Amino acid sequence: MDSKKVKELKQALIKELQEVSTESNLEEFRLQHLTRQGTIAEIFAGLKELDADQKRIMGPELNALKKEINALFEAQKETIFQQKLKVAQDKEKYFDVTISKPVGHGSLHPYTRVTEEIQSIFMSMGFQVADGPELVTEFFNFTALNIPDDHPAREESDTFWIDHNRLLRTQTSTVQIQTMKHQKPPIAIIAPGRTMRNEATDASHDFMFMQFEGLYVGKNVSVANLLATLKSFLSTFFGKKVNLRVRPGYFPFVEPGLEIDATCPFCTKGCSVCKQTKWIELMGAGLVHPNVLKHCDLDPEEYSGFAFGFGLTRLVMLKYQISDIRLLHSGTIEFLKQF
Ligand code: FA5
Repeated sequence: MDSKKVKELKQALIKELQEVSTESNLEEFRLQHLTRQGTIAEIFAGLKELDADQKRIMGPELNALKKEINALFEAQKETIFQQKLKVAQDKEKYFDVTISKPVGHGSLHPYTRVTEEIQSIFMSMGFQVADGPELVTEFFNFTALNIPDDHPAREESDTFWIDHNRLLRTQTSTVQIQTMKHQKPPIAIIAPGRTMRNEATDASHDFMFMQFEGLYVGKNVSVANLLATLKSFLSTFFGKKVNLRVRPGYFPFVEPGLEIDATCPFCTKGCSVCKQTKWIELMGAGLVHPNVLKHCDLDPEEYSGFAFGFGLTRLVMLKYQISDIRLLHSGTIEFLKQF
């Protein structure tokens, strides 16, 4: 053994170590060179065959070799570990679009589908979509809508009161007021939204359901304008020509007040949906009451308007032939999977 041989060995080990790229290659290197039976231990064993002078020279050289190779080994180990870590992190970070694995996917709730459809039909007629809070004061839900102080709808048995003045809106007609208070005519809005009533539930009644309000305010607005708008909307919505039937109805915020029925979109001779009558009851409507206009600081001599409100929930049930209203809020996957 001499310095030249040690130098050659060192260079060979460094070269080999630099080529190591996996954990298993690294382990092979360790077993082959760094253990008690490894190359470095073997060369140390050769020391005892040297005389004292040579030992004094070669001892420190071998120690330096051992130290350097161990240090390089540790450095290479760390590099390989960091590379492995990065690959794992990248795998988590990036979504592999080439993997074709069947995954479950959601769908739009029937409420969302019908709401979007209705909105798009009305928007094509020049209406804007308006929104309003679900927690309102007595003024917006009752007083401004011309509902008398002693009206039964104000009772606790019909309404969820939060305190003496605030309640969960019982109808989307509140948005009429919120809109007219902030916007001057001409106004053409629709307002889909959640409404709450303190009611016992059954297959067709829930304590929370969706309504859909419509309001048009301008000059010389008539019942003919209302009916033409609704006929056009319903025919597009049901995909076939629909005729309307008008009956008198009472809602304190419209005058005249009307109940509007449409020819059954599912039959011509009578079916289970229309209960063999060929008509379906759809909504309340009418011309905006002068008192409501006054509450919103609009002059009834100058402006007039029509309003309508229907159960969006009912429309969804009709469209998808849903037999029990409670399914809509049940969150049942089997039910939702159908849409
Ligand atoms: C109203 O709420 C009026 N705001 C509608 C209106 C607007 C009239 C503008 C005139 C002008 P009504 O209380 O009838 O009206 O409710 C309207 C619709 O909501 C009903 O036809 C029904 O489809 C639906 N509805 C009422 N109560 C429930 C309930 N508990 N569960 C499900 N749907 C309901």
